[in-house]
Order: sequence, then structure tokens, then C-alpha cells
Amino acid sequence: MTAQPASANKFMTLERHIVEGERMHPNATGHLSSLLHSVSLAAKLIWREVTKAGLVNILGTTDRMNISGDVVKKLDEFADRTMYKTMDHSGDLCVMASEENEDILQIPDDYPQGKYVLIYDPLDGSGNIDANITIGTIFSVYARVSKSGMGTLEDVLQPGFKQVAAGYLLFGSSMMFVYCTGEGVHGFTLDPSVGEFLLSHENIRIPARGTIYSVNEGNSGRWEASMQRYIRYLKEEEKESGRPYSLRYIGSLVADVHRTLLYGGIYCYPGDVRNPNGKLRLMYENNPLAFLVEHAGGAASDGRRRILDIKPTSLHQRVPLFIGSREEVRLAGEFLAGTR
Ligand code: P6P
Repeated sequence: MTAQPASANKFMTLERHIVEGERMHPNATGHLSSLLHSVSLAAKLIWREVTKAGLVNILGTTDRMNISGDVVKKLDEFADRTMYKTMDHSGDLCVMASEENEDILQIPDDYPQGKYVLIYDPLDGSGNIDANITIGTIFSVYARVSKSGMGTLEDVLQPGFKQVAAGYLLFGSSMMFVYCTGEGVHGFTLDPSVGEFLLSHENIRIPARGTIYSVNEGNSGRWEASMQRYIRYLKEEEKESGRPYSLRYIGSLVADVHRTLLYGGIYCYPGDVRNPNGKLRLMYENNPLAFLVEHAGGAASDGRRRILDIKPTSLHQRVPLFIGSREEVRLAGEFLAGTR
């Protein structure tokens, strides 16, 4: 029998990938692996509810607004609770922070405090839930900075370049788990017949340029002149050079960024005259996605500064986001800086 290429022999599950990644770090304690396993369990529990959401009374909204002023959907609340309860007892974390909760989330007293911090958006794009459009969960992992005991706000408010891992869950036509611990960005697809995440997108690399731009043009009337000029350039002048751009906008950040990661191009959520800092949250959305896209060879800025260099000042701070192919983010920055 001819020898199979290594990749064909490898039945690479997420669990095996995490363990083999840990083995690359002799001083690893196993806590990051344990944390990632817990996130993958939470992913399956959320996916189970998402797939049957249309059949049971879990669609629709609660009577709550979150700190960001978004109406909380029932599935939001379920995902938020599932992430916390799956992670609170493992001894891997000293503190958590969820986009759905105003303050940091302490680990219950009867559980051990761990060395990591988990920050997550439990269900991004939830406005699309009832229309069966792809939604997702975004997570970000830091090492604690406080020495011991219960985690603090200081442990959470770290700049994005301090992340040790980040990833997202994608609840779409299939369920995906995409993550990075610093050694490449890898995508896994759930095989429901065995309940395992199998490696489907090894070492994702984003194209240096692309022909898709993703932005809510409904806001264009409130954009700064530089942003208006940038989008006009993509739509008009670029066509003369024979490189027409297409507009794709799902309105679900995880889905729009996942497409950008695979196909190239740029996703923009700029500030505008009404909301100078835009809509997206630095800690829960921009930082983890910027970590992933940079590790895949792309870039992420707020139009002027590298996202990962921004020193956070508050838990729910909003920051404009331009993320995607390196050349596209650079071009956007030139327009916003007024040099184009
Ligand atoms: P708009 C969803 O609420 C979200 O936070 C992101 O998932 C999405 O990209 C963005 O807001 C959509 O915002 O203003 O275009 O509807």
C-alpha cells in the first residue's frame, strides 16, 4: 500500500490539535488546553440550541437591554449563561467578562482561581437570530496580571497584543470553531455524526489584497468626508483599473470577518458624526478578531492605530474597526489620514 501523505493519515480533531499545540510548550501547565476544551464544549451546547431555536420557544427577545443598549435575545442570554457555567469551575480562570454583563464576572468562591482571563461576546449578530442568518461567539484569552486571588478589572483591561489566544464559533450552514494560540489560525468543522470538531481549514492565510468590501452603507450619510472618499474610490476609480470591488454585508460581524479571512478584502465599521467611536467593542470584538486576522497575515486598525496596540480605558469601550487584507487596511488608513 502506498504511503499516505501525513495530512491524509491525520484524523485531526480539535482535541488532538490543542494537545499537540500544548506539547510545543514544555512549560505548559495544561490550563490553556483545558480552557479551549471547555470553550469547545460550550460551543456544542450553544449550537444545539441555535439549531433548534426555530422549533422551541427560544427565539425572540427578553425584556432586558444590555449595557450597550442592545435588546437581549433569549438565545443571547442562553449563550451567555452557557459560556459562564462551562468555564466557572475549571480552575483555569481568575475572572471573566461578557459583552452581555456590565461588570467583570468573578469565579465563584467554591472554585479555584486560575491563571487566565476569558473575555467573550456570547452571541454576536444576535439581531439576525430570528432570520436564521449566521451568528457567532467571539472569545479572547489573556494571562492574569494580578498575582493571586480573585481576578480584577486590571486583569481584563489589557491591550490586545497581550492576548495568548482568541477565536470564534460560527453558527451557520455548518458549525465552525476557529482559533489561534499564536501558532497559525486553524478552522475546525463539527461532524455532528461523531460530535467532534475536525480540522477543515489548516493554517488559514488571508490574501494580501481582495475585491470585497463590507460596510453598512446605510450609515454613509453620517460618515466623515475621508470615509466617503474611500468608499467612492472603491466603487468608482478602482473600476477604471479593472479591479471592481463587490459589496458584501451580512450584518453579523463574525460571518463578515470569517468571509474576509478566507476570501480577502476588508470589513469596516467606521465612526461617524453621531458615533465617533463606531459600534463595535474593543475588548469583546475588535481585539480577538484583530489577533486572528494578524496571525493569518492581515491587519486591523481603527483607521489610524493598530487595534492590538490600543490601551483599553473601559470594559465596553467602542472603537472603529477596519480589518482584513493587509493592503486593503493600509489603503483605508491612507484615505482616513487624508494622504490619498
Ligand atoms: P449595523 C451585530 O449587532 C453587530 O454587533 C455586528 O455583529 C454587526 O457587524 C454589526 O453589529 C451590524 O451593525 O449597524 O450595520 O446593523
